[in-house]
Amino acid sequence: IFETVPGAPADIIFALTAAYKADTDPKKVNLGVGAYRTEEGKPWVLPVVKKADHIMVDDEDLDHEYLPILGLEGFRKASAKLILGADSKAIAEGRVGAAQCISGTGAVFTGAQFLSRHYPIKGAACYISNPTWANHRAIFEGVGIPVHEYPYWNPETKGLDLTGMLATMESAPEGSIFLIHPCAHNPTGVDPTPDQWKQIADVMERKAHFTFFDTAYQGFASGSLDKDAYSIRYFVERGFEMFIAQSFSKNFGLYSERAGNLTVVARTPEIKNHIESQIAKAQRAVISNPPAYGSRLVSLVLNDEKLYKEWEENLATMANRIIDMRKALFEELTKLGTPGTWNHIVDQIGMFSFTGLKKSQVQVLKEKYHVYLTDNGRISMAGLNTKNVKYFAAAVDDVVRN
Ligand code: PLP
Ligand code: TYF
Repeated sequence: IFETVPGAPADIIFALTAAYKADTDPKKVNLGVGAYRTEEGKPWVLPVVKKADHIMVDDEDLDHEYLPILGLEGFRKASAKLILGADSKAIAEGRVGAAQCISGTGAVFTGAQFLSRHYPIKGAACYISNPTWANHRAIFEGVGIPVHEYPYWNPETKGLDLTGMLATMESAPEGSIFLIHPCAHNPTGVDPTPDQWKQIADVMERKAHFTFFDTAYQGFASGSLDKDAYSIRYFVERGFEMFIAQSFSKNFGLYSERAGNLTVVARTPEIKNHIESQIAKAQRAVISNPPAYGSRLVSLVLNDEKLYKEWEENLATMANRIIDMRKALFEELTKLGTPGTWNHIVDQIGMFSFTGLKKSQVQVLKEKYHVYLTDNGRISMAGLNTKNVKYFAAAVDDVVRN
């Protein structure tokens, strides 16, 4: 029956991990996937996660019953509070809803699926940044929402193309959907400043566009959970309605546990209730109800003062190691006198740096040096450590000169 089904291309980043694993060279470096690594190049189970694990194992009251369709209440509430702030007026006004989803990906999907069915402007398109996480286009197109791009990266300044971004927001049909990274932009590591957020919010408001934030790195950009939520809280304060997809993959190191949340900021409590009920109806037909382990763990930590503090310390460990690697890479390239400017490596924030390396240079890095990164020149900073940063800098120096 299926003779005519063509093969689909592999996910570029997952394919990169497979190629790295198959490489037998001892010097190999994986700067592909956005997953935290320790100084030893190993995945890190956060100490607070281990502690929470033990608490859950010893908890005689935990069972394996189904969670409610919208997930664990303590998790949903704590997730919304984490991103909007404990003192959020919108939460106090009862107009913030939440749905536990299959991690950040599932939260983007759930929001996109809802918009495809209930967004009042028929045919409205979703604008995604150029470049962005590849799944954004796939998810929105998958639910039948047309996708367009807005400029984001300026290759000349190796920074934000604010002019291009604002111009597209200005010229897009009124009431378009904009998918926005609130912090630690993937893949560029470039975020707007508070003044630039104001300019962005001004146009979004004037054009009545809908804001869909996707946050997968809260705590990773600056090391501060509050600072990394700045743009979202600013938009909420200005009265925007919005969706916020939250992932706990990176900031809890819970990648495979698929803990995520869709926070909904609606105009009134009644609208919030209607949105939640439609999401519940849709979620039931896709996953019936979400998995419990990751959300229980996150909920335990977010709702316990001592564990929360310990989590913040663990987050700072990860954020600071990444910041240290930025400095180390910058210093090595400066020492080598590598042609070009490299200050963007230390200026960019979060898990990734957009190096500006060309596809042909990336190819040489892979073939000659066994260094794995995506063709667009993105590197996952967590893949660097004090043992391989010199090697990587020398490799970059070589490909830039030749
Ligand atoms: N959104 C962005 C921008 C990401 O970089 C990621 C990747 O981790 C995700 C969403 C989703 O992550 P996950 O589904 O693993 O939580
Ligand atoms: O960009 C990254 O590396 C992470 C991990 O289909 C990821 O966001 C990559 C690809 C993908 C899902 C997650």
